[in-house]
Amino acid sequence: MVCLRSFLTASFVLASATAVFASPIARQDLSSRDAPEGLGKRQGGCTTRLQRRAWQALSDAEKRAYIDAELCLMWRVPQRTGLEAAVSRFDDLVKAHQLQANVVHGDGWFLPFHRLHMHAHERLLREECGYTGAQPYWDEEADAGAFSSSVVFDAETGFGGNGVGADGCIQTGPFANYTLHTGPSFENVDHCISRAIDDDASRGSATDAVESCLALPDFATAWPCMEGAPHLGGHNGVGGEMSNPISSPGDPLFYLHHTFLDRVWWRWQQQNLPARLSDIAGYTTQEPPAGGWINATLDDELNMYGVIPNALIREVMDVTGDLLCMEYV
Ligand SMILES: *[C@@H]1O[C@H](CO)[C@@H](O)[C@H](O)[C@H]1NC(C)=O
Ligand SMILES: *[C@@H]1O[C@H](CO)[C@@H](O)[C@H](O)[C@H]1NC(C)=O
Ligand SMILES: [Cu+2]
Repeated sequence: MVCLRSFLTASFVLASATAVFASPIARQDLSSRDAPEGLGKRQGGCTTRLQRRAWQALSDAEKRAYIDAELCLMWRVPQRTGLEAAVSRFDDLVKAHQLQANVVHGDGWFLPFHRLHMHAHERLLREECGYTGAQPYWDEEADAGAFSSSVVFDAETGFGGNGVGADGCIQTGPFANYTLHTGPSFENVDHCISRAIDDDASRGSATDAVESCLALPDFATAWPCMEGAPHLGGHNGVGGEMSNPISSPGDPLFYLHHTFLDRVWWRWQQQNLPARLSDIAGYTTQEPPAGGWINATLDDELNMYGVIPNALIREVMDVTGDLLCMEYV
């Protein structure tokens, strides 16, 4: 077990520059297309929006249904991507994040990619594991500064408790003793789900931090704010696998956390619709490419590595649109 402590710093967004990762499809390939209609488009349009609610507001039966579907992705559905080291369908989702961690953090693709990644998770739960609900979010504002007493860590109705011992493996709850085949970091080594809850670090998810991001006037200033305190609060407040910027989707809490963050983005967008349905900014990479920086655009393609179809950024800008078809309640 490698020591992940070094990831618990504010450098979360700076994934190892030496790591090998696959590049997403180049923007140039897209510019030759006529008016992209949408890659991820699904039949039928959006008729009934999925209602994404806070984990804390779910009934025990609803929590059970979600956890059971997650266990199904982990244990019952084999991988379908053929990606190296992926065994379960759950691994597929981890791989789609791990393989491009240096591309989808620290730039304009951060929020759009993670919005699509949350959708992919929600979709697999529903389409492959019989889940009938929506992806819940963790209301981290309610638990900021006191993650250790959050109901999300309940061993009976939640995700199990803190890590124990030198390797920090979780030992209670439905995911105790689960073996991850991908990660930690860019490696593919069998290991447990680890946690190291840090109440101080969890203050990053507090309401004052969220509201300071919500107050910003444009996406160019809002996305780095959101990737900062609210994003880091959830990752480093849980610690262990969650504090690893590359393989953090190995802890199922990742999906509740990034759905919380996605809701922050949507709350920001809702303050000025429709202008913010097309407000995108930031670069497409963390480091300047040989030809110079490239600005992110609505026509950029988000790579899902075959887990679900790729989608354009424009397809994830509106959570109530045909692709995502959901709302936060
Ligand atoms: C996890 O493994 C340990 C050691 O084998 C065992 O004592 C414990 O009961 C297991 N926990 C669960 C929830 O399966
Ligand atoms: C990239 O975006 C910045 C900020 O909006 C702008 O000043 C710059 O001209 C853009 N660069 C290109 C190549 O479009
Ligand atoms: Cu991420």
